[in-house]
Amino acid sequence: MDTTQHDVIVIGAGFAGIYAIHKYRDQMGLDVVCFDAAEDVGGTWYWNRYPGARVDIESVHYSFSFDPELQQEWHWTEKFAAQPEILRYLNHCADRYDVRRSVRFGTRVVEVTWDEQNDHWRVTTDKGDVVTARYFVSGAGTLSVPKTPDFPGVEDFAGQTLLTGNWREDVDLAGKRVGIIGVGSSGIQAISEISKVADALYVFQRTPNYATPIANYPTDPAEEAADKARYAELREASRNHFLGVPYSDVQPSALAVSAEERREVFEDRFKKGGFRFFIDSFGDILFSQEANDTAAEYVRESIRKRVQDPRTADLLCPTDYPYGTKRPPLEIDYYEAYNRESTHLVDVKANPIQRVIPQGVRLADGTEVELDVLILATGFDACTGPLLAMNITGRGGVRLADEWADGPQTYLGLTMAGFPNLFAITGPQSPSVLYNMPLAIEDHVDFIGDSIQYMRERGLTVMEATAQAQDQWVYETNALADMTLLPDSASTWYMGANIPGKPRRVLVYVGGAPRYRSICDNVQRNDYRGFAFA
Ligand code: N01
Repeated sequence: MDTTQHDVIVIGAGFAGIYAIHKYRDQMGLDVVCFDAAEDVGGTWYWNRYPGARVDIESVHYSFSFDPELQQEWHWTEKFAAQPEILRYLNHCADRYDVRRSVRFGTRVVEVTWDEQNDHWRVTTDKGDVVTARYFVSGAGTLSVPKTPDFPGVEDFAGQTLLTGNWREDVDLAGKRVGIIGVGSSGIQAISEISKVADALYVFQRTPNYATPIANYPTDPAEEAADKARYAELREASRNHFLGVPYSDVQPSALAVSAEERREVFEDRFKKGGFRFFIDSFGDILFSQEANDTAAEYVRESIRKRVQDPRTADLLCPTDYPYGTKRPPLEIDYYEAYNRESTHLVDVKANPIQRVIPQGVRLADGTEVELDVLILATGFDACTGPLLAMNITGRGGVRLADEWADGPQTYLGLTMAGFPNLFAITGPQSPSVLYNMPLAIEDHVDFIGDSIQYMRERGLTVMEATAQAQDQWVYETNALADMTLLPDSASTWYMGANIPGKPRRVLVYVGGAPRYRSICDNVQRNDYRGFAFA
């Protein structure tokens, strides 16, 4: 049992934890300890080893920018790396910065409490460790608590049950009868791969999704050399882009151009792949229903062209929520999977899953689908889930879970009034998933490092968001979301709407990374406006 005292406790050894350990320990000389429930580094990329798992932002951009030598040395084999390669990259980084010696793996934090007498955080783990530190930095991620829906009977299933968000081993699905529930990004990636090997694949779809081509290809050496020659410029452009990618072709409005011009733009962005269609076509897609309809119809047309059976194509076409209000999945041959005779689309909106039975799944109309393997690709308790799972208690015995009963309350999506010296890297109400994650993480790790440095230089020990600054931030975050199509559309996890009973509040700052960064810069330039120190 560990009872040591440290300067900083970091949670999670994914992108966030790796950079945080390196920065605070090696660059700032602080005593850092990190906890991770996993047996090794990787975070998201450790837990999500389902077939087809792949990044949705180009790897040259979705990678650390803080070490120019690393980005020159590392070679990505594909434009959008698959999970094993990203995990290799993170292992390489862990070796390079020797982070593992500061991490207690296989250890889950069960309680986090502010000790008002000593102005420090006390962290208890499932191994019985009780460690303390002045600063608590969560790098626990945004999509790390899988949602496990309570289908009655799930524990009685006689076959194998797998969860995409907690999939750690190679599983051979060849020749098996496989069922998968969920067609979000995880389900769609998995379906494309599993349909190639399974004897039969049953896709239980409640709400169809707008998936668009990722357009992945093996790294082109000339392109790689060109990117590496101007990496600094690319990173600068990324940091000045809404989503943290160096795209620059977005046009103001889908409604300001003729139907032919609009189609040309859509075709071009579709061909370029990735999030080009979503974020680099027209700037009003998330703001105007009419503009959105043009993009949505374009995606539906592409689905109808690719899926041979018209009834299946119809079922795969979303019609009752705007494009982009759920995070748009990127796909490789997803729709073609339904042209295989062995792939069966089951509409569980019309005919819901009644229960899981030992031999498979029973639907409301009594149909029984026999399965060897049942895969839950049912999503995550996003953004707030990872923090709430740690059972955090702040000043005056106030529990974070109670503070957030009606939705998250944060300042900058990074700190909370009543929870001094606690920082949430890519926390709720920060750009997080709407910003290129490694860059979002670096910005936050740097902000926290600067804050600690500011305090040390002035002999300060406690930093805390004021309630007023927090109220303003919550107001601004909600007001910005209200300008978009997000609040009254799909059951999107961006709004917490995928978890029964979770308050419907926007969980992401939708003002864009550049605006967010300039607000954070201003806070720092103005002596950490909105924070109180002691
Ligand atoms: O989860 P999701 P995900 N009965 O919440 C269905 C990131 N990511 O893991 O829409 C039946 O999107 C649910 O149906 P409905 C990315 O940010 C990135 O796929 O609620 N169905 C939906 O179809 C992504 O957005 C990549 O009707 C049920 C699905 O399960 C985020 O992670 C890859 C159900 C859940 O979709 C989450 O994606 C993977 C029920 N009771 C993930 N409950 C990259 O490409 C849920 N569903 C980098």
